[in-house]
Amino acid sequence: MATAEKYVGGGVLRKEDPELLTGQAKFIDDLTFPGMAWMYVVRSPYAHAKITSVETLAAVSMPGVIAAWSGNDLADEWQGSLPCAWPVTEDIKMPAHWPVAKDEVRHLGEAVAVVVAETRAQAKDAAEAVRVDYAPLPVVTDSEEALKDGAPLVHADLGTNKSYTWTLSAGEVDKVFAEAPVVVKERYYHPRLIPNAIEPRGVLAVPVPAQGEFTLYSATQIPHVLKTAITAFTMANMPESKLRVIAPDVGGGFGSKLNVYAEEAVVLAAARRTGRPVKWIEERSENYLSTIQGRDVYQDVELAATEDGKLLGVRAHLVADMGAYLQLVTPGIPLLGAFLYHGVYTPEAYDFACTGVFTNKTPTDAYRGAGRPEATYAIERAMDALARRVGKDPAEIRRMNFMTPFTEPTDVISGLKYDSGDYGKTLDRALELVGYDRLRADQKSRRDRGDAKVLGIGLSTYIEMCGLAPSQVLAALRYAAGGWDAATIRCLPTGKVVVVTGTSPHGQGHVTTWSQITADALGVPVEDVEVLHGDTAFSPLGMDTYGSRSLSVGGTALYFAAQKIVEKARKIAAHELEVSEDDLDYEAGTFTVKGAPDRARTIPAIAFAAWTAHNLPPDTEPGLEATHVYDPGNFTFPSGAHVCVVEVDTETGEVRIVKYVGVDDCGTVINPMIVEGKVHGGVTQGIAEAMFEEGVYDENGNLMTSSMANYLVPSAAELPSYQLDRTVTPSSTNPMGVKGIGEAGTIAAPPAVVNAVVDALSHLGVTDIGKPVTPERVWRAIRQAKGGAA
Ligand code: MCN
Repeated sequence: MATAEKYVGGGVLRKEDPELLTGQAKFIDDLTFPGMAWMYVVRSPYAHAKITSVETLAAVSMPGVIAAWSGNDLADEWQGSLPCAWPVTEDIKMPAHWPVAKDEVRHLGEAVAVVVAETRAQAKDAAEAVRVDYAPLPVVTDSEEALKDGAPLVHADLGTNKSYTWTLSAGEVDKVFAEAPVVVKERYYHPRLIPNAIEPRGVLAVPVPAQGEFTLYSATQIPHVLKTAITAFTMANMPESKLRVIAPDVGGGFGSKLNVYAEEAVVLAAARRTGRPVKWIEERSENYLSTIQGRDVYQDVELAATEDGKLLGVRAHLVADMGAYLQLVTPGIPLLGAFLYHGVYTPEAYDFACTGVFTNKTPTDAYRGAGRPEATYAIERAMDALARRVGKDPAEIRRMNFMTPFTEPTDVISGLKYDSGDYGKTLDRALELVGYDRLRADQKSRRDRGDAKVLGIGLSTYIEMCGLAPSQVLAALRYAAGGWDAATIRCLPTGKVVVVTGTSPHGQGHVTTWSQITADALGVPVEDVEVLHGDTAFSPLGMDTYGSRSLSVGGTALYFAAQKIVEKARKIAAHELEVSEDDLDYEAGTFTVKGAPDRARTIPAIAFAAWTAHNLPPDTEPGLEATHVYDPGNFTFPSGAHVCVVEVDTETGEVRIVKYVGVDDCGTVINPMIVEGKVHGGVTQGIAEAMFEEGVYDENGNLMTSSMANYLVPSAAELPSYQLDRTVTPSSTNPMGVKGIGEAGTIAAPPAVVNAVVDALSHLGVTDIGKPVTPERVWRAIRQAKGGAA
C-alpha cells in the first residue's frame, strides 16, 4: 500500500539493529565451510632485518598441518606487489611490498611465513615451529630523523627515505608573510593512532576448483575496490571475473579496513594451493602490528595577520610518516587535508607542502578523518594562538575571519569551491548552548580566587570535505580510481522494493537511510524496502564506503535511480489512465489525473503492471527497475562549531571534560538518530586522540603500546555526555542537499579539547601541550611555564 508518511528527517529506528543486538549478524568468524582450513601468520620480531633463512619442515610435520610457506615459496602466486592506488607525484618512490616478505623485513610484525592447518590452534602451534633466521639492520623510527643525511635506509635500493613532496601554493605567499605585522608560528605533532574496530580483520577464501573461481569473504570496507585491485595488481592468473568478494556483517573499520591487505592475498593463494576453504582471523595483538595505523605527522604552521587579527596568510609544511610501505592510499592521506588548512577563514595567501617519509614502522593510511583532523587541528589551534597574540577572545577572532554565509559554490584560496555554509550561525548556537559568557566569568573568578582547579574553554569551528569526489578531480590528484557510486532499484511485482547499493556499510546504517530515501520517493512503507550491499556478485558497480561519501554519492545515486523509476512509472500510468503524462500529478508514490483525483495509480500497482506486461505503452521494456551511476560535481563540505569545557587540576595535571557541545551542519538530514550516533562515535574518537591514544615505538622499532593495557582506548566511563544540535545549510552539490557526517566529530574534537586545556592554563603562560594531553604532559607544561624543568 502506498503511504503518504515522510520518512526522511524522521527518527526511523535502525533496521540493522535487531540482528546485531540479538547475535544473529554474521561476521567472518561466524562463517564455516566444509573442509575449511585455518591460516596463521608468522611475523617478524624485528623492525628491520635481512631474512637469512626460513625453515618450515618442522612445522609441516606437526599435527594437522597442511602446508607452511615462506615468502619465496609463495612468490609465483603474485603478478606484482600489494597495490598503492595513489601515487601522488610523478616522481614518488613506491617500493615493492610483497604479501609475505621475501628477503628483508621492514617493520615489526611483517609477515615472513604462513602455516595452514586443520584447526586454528594447530596452525598457531605450528607457526611457532617455523624457524626464521634474521640479520638485524639499523632502524629508523622517526620521520624527521629519517630525512637526515646518514639515516638508516628503510629501502636501501631507493637510496632515500623520502617518498615524495607534494606542494600547493596560492597568492603572494612570501610577500604576505614578509609584510604582515603579525606572524604566528606553531609546531604540532600528531601521534600515531592505532585503529581498534570491535571486529578485528578476518578473511575467508572459498575455492570452486573446477571452475577456477573463488569467493573471498573479507571484513573489508571496500569489496569492489578490493576485487579489482587484488586481481589487477597482485594475484597472478586470477581473472577479475573469477573472483567474487563479499563483505558480510563488518564490525567497524574507521578507515582501517579501506585497504588491500597481505592476508587477503595470502588466504586466496592458500585456498588456490590447497583447493580448500581457508580462513584467517586477526588476533587483537596482530591488529596492533599488521593493520594500518593513522596520523604520525609533524606540522610547521604559520599564520600571517593584521594587528587586530585579520588573517592574511596560512603556511603549513608537513612531514608525514608513511611507515615501511605504501598501502592502498597511504601517500594521499595528507592531501585530503591539504586544501583545508585555511579552514572557514579567508586568507589571501596559502602555502602547503607535505613530504612523505619511510620509517621502520607499520604503514599508515586512512584513519577516521584522514588528513582532515590534521588540517583542522592546525588551523584551529593556530587561530587560538593568534587570538592570544593580538589579545582577542577565541570566539571573536573566529567571527571576524569567517566567510560570509553562502548557499552556492564559492571559491576559496586553496582552489576548492565550498558548497554552502553559515559558520557564524553554528558558532552562535554552540556558544549559546554552552553558556559561553557565564563560563568565562566562572573561569575568571576561579583564577582570581587562586583555585587549584581551573576552567578552560576550547573552540573548534571546523570544516571538512567529503563525498569524495568528482572523478576528474581525483584524476588531477593522481588517484587511480573514480569517485562515482551506483544504485539500483527493483520494484517487485508484489509491491516490495529491492535496492542494491555500491556502498559497503560497516556500522553506518545504510540499510535504514537508503530505505527512508526510497520509501519517500516511491511512496512505500519503509519496511517494504530491502537494501542489499557488500557482494560484488549482485552489486557489480560500486566504490564502497569511506571518506563520509556514502550518502552524498551513493545516496544521491539512489535518489536519481528513484527518479528514473518515477519517470517510467509515469509513462505506464498515463497509458493505463489514457491521459498524457503532463496531465498527471505525482506525490508520495501515487499518480493522479489533474482535476480527477479518484483516477490514480500507485507505484506498487504499476510495478505489477510492468511485470505482467499485459498493457504497456509501445516500446516499453517490461519490469520496473532502474540503475543510476552518479559522479558528483563537487565535494560536500560539512562544518560546525564544537566547544569543549575542561577542568584542569593544576596540582596533578588531571584533565576532566565537564561539558562538550557540538553543533554540526551536514545539510539535509536523512535520519537524525543515525547522524547523532555518528557524531557521538566521532567525538569519542576525537577526544580519545586528544586525551588518551598514542602509539609509541622505541628506538629499535618495537611497539611499546602493543595492547589495550597500554594503548588507552577510552570507555564510556572516561567520557562526558555530549550536548548536540544542528544547523541545516543544504549542500549545493546534490539535489537532496546532503553532506557527510561520518567523520565530523573526529575532525572537530581534538582542537576543541586541546584548545580548552591550553586556555585553562594560559594565565600561567602555557601556550602549547602536545597530544594526547595526559596528566603528565599537562603537569610538565605547568611546571615549565612556572620556570621549572619540564
Ligand atoms: N546521514 C544522514 N544525513 C546526513 C548525513 C549522513 O542521515 N546529512 C547518515 C547516512 O545516510 C549514513 C550515515 O549517516 O547512514 C553516515 O553517512 P556518511 O556521512 O555518508 O558516511 P559513510 O556512510 O560514507 O560512512 C563512512 C564514515 C567514515 S569515513 C568512517 S571512518 C566511519 C564512519 O563512517 N567509520 C565507522 N562511521 C562509522 N561507524 C561505525 N559504526 N563504524 C565505523 O567503522
